[in-house]
Amino acid sequence: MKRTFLVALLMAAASCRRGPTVEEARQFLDRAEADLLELANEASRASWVQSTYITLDTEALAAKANERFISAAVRYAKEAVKYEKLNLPDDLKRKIHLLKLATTLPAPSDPALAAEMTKLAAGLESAYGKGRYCPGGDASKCLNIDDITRIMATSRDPRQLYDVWNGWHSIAPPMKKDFTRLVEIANQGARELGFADTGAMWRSGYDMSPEEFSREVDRLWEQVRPLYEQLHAYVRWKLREKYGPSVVPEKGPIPAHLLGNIWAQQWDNIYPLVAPAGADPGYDLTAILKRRNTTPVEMVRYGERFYTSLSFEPLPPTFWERSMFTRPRDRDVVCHASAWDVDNVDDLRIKMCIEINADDFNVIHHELGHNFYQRAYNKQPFLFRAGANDGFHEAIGDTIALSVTPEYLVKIGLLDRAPDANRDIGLLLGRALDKVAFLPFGLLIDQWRWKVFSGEVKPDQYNRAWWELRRKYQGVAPAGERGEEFFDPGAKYHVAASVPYMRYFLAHILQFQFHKALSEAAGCTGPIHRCSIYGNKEAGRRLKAMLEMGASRPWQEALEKITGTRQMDATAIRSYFKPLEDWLAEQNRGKPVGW
Ligand code: X8Z
Ligand code: ZN
Repeated sequence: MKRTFLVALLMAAASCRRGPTVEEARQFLDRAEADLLELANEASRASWVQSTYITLDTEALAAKANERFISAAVRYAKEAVKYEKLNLPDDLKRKIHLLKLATTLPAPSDPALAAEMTKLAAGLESAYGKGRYCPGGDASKCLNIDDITRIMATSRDPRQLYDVWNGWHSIAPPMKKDFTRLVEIANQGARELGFADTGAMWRSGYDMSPEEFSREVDRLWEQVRPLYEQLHAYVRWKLREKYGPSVVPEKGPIPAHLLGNIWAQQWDNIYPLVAPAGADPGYDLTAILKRRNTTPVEMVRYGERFYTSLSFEPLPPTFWERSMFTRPRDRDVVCHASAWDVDNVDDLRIKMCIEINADDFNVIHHELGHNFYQRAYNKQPFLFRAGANDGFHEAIGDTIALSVTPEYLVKIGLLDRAPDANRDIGLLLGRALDKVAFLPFGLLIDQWRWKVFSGEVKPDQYNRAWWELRRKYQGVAPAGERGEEFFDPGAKYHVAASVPYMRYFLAHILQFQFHKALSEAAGCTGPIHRCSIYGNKEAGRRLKAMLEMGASRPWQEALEKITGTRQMDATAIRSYFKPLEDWLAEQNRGKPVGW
């Protein structure tokens, strides 16, 4: 009798202490995913309205909806900890990990701080969207980012370029206080989730430790640095010829306002200033599109047809009804291009202020890459509806745009005849001014932000640290003093809007790996920069198989599926540009390289 009682007591105690089961973990994750899907869709709808119609109210509504999503995600991520010690199947383990990374900015559990954080984030994005420079303070002459972009691309007057450069950077100092506070709150949220800081959290999304990931990007940069230095030296010398020795130094960094882009991130707009004599490919896509009076919607149709040629389904009718293709004339919007999947199934949209030129032709292919990826993985569970890693998401549309070759333009009737192969140095130089010039920029934005999040760079060193990195990696410098009264990082969309940036660096490495693998699958034997996968079903099948995986498996598996290797590797971009690199080294002989 006594013994039975004791056994019963022991059993009861054991069942009280019984840990959760695998089945309970699965049920918990199912519930979390269903709930988060609904909250994410509400937040996404509110953000869409905020971005396409900036007012105090849309901003507040978006902040509120985001707060609900972020707070729920963080709550679930914390609750998930109790299942971590179980021997879970791979997919559940992966979901618990992804749950912690479901938000870019993690909110602390204190509801007041969560609300403050999402308000700051929404306010900063709106401030960027409303950014304008009114020369001489004249309200009738204000320039928005489209005007600024156009002037930086086409003006060759260094005084005007410098003035506009300065003007755009004046939108940022008012953001500094809110940005600083946002960093503080997000860091608290990240620590509550067990990360050292928000930067460490961002570096945790790559199926390796944050430290390994930092080493990985350093390794990739070292792989491409020699190519960048050759391009930099050649461009500096050409700009010195154009603007004179009092404007461009012989050996030092290039002034940031002369590279055809307000952030000096892609340099293709100064192609005419650096074009090789006798090797210019002799056609200009911007001029062709303009001459034909191409409309913004027609530009998007060109993009869509590329994807359908690979046997992707056409975009849904709602895409054409709901997207924003041009800047509305009567209200403020966030013009920075983006792609959306508002219901996480097939409410696909892009938001862009399309200009008729080659740059935006590329950006359209880029954005549609996001949309076709989103739809390809829409049968995955919610937490796996994402790129293999975020670099993959950014690389897909760019991979397609690498197939926009002269032969492709002939095929679709935009060009009469493809230029001779002996013009290829011009073609490659044009591409390098876009893709190679971007590499150090892609790398440094988050080198800066990681230091900011970790506290290594304090608010009174923000601008100095920014320009140190710009100089170190890009070999670019501001034309005037930029003290701490400026907040130059805030003049870049992704800093103001809290979008991580290392993804673009990775994408610029990955897209060349993808392009090479898909071109081989398509049976292209010619020089790789002349390969186009347009219309090739086998390449389409391979691409789609990878896209459908979403984030369900480590990215190394997705990469292997398409390229046969498990490593990100800059050999592909180096060999793509090898003929150009040899040519640049020849041009640069006897001239200074480096800064
Ligand atoms: O932001 C973008 C895309 C939207 S995801 C237009 N890009 C980066 C930028 O503009 O800074 C594409 C290239 C880099
Ligand atoms: Zn993108």
